[in-house]
Amino acid sequence: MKRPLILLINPWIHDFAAYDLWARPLGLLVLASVLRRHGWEPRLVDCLDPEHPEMKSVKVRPHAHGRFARAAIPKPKPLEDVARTYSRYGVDPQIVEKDLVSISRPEAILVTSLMTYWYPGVQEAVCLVRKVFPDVPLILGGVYASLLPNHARSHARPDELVVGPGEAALPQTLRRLTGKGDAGAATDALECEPALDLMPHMRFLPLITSRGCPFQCTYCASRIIVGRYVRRDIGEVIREIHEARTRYGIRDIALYDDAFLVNAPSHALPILDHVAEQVPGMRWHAPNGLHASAIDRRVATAMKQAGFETIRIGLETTSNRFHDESGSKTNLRDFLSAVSNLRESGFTTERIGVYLLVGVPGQSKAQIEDDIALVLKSGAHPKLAEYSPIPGTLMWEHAVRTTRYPIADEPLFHNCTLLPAAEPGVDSAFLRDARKMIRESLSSRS
Ligand code: B12
Ligand code: SF4
Repeated sequence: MKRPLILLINPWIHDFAAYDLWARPLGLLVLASVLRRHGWEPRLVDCLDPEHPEMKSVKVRPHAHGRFARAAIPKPKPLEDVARTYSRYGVDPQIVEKDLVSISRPEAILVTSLMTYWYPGVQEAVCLVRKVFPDVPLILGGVYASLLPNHARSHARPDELVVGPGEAALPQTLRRLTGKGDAGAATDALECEPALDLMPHMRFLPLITSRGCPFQCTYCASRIIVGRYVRRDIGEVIREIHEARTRYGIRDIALYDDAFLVNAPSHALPILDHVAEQVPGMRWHAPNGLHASAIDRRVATAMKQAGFETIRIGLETTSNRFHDESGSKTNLRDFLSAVSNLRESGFTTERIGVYLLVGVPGQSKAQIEDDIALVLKSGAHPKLAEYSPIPGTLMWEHAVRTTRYPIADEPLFHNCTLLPAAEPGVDSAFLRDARKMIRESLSSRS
C-alpha cells in the first residue's frame, strides 16, 4: 500500500548575518525517522540548502561549511533604524516554489523553527507552502515554537503547534488531522537518528549522542526546550557512525549535543575510543560548545585520536563569580587545565576555539578584555559570541529590566547582532576592535 506523503520544511533565515556552521535541520530529520516507523513517506524541502543545484551563486564546499546564499530584503519595521543590511539566507523563493510544485499534494506539512528572532523566515515559508498546498494541515514545532508558542500561533498561523520534542505528540496529532498513518502508543522516548537519506547533499553526519543537559545555566534554554537530559545507547551511536561511513562515505561528523563530554568515562570516551580504533580517518567538529571541566588528559587524548578538528569550548567568561551565579558549568582553573591537556595532546592554538559570551547584562568592557587576554595567554583562540536573551531562561527577567529594546514584546530584538542586553560601551565598534586585536595577536605568534 502506498504510504501517505508528508512534507517537511526547513524555513529561510532572515537576519543581518548567518553563517552555515554545519547547520542542518536535525529536528526534522529525526522526526522523519519516527514518521517512517509510523507509516509515513517524508519529503524534505530545505530552504537553506547550501548547495541547491539551481542556485548559480552556490559553489561546492570542500569543507562542508561556509556561507549561505543570500539576498537583501527590506528590514522589518522594528529593525528599520539598524544600519545593517538585512537578508534572506537560503535558496531563492522562486526555486523553492518550483520544488514544491513538483511534489504531489502531501497529506500534512511540518515546519520547523530555530532562533526566536528568525520568525519572519518561518512566516515566509508558511505563506509559500500554504499558497502551493492550500487546505493541507500544517504543524509548526521547533525552538521558536517551543519558546514562544503564543507568538508563533498568532504570527505563523499553523493549524497545530507542538511545544518541545515532537516524537510523542506527532503520530497521534497526524492521525487526528488526516486520518492517516499509524498513531501507535504514545512514548516519551527521544529520537536521535536522522533520516540521512533525506539530506540533499550528504557531506557530513549531524550527530546527536545525547539530548538536553544536566546543568541549567541562567542564559541557556536547553532545559526549557528538551526538558530532560538523556544519553543514547553507545552501541547505537557507533552503529550510526559506521553506517554513515560505509553506506554514504561520510568522513565529517558535526556534533549537535549540548553536553557531549559530560560523564565522559561512560559516554564520550567509549565512543571516541571505538572510532579511533575501528573507523579511522573521521573528522569531528563541535561548533556548539564543549564542557571545559570534562577535558582531562584522557579525554583530550581520545579527542585527538578520534580525529577532532573543530573544537569550541563553552567558557563564556573567565570570571568565577559569573560561573558561580549562572550555573557552575565550569571555572577558570578547569578551563586552563582543559587547554593545557588539549595542547599536550597535540592540538594547536587555532584548533582550540573558546566561546566568550559578550553583551551579557552587567558585563563590563574590562571583563571582556580580561577574558580575551586570558584565553590568548592560555594558548587558545577566543571566539566572541554575542548574547541573545531567551524567554523563559533565568537571565531573561534581568535582561528585560535592563535592555533598551522591548524584547518581551518583539522577538526580533532577541537578535544577538543588536547586543540587546549589553552594557553601554559594549557595542559593535568595541567588538570589531576586539576581534581585530585577537587576529593580530594570533598572527604575530605564528
Ligand atoms: C546545534 C545548535 C546550533 C548549531 C546549528 C544548528 C542549526 N541547525 O542551525 C550552531 C552551533 C551553528 C548554533 C549556532 C547558534 N546558536 Co544554536 N543551538 C543549537 C542547539 C544546541 C541544538 C539545536 C538542535 O539541532 N537540536 C537537536 C534537534 C534534534 O532538536 P530540535 O531542532 O529542537 O527538534 C526537536 C523539537 O524542537 C521538535 N521539533 C523541531 N521541529 C519541529 C517541527 C514540528 C512540526 C514538530 C511537531 C516538532 C518539531 O521535535 C524535534 C525532535 O525532538 C540549541 C539548543 C537546544 N538544546 O535546542 C541551540 C540554540 C537554538 N542556539 C541558540 C543561539 C543563541 C545560537 C547563536 C546565536 C549563538 C551565538 N551567539 O553565536 C548561533 C547563531 C547561528 C547562526 N547560524 O547564525 C539558542 C537560541 C536563541 C534564541 N533566541 O532563539 C539555543 C536555544 C541555545 C541557547 N543559548 O539556549 N546553534
Ligand atoms: S552547560 Fe551548556 S548546554 Fe548545559 S545549561 Fe549550561 S550553557 Fe546550556
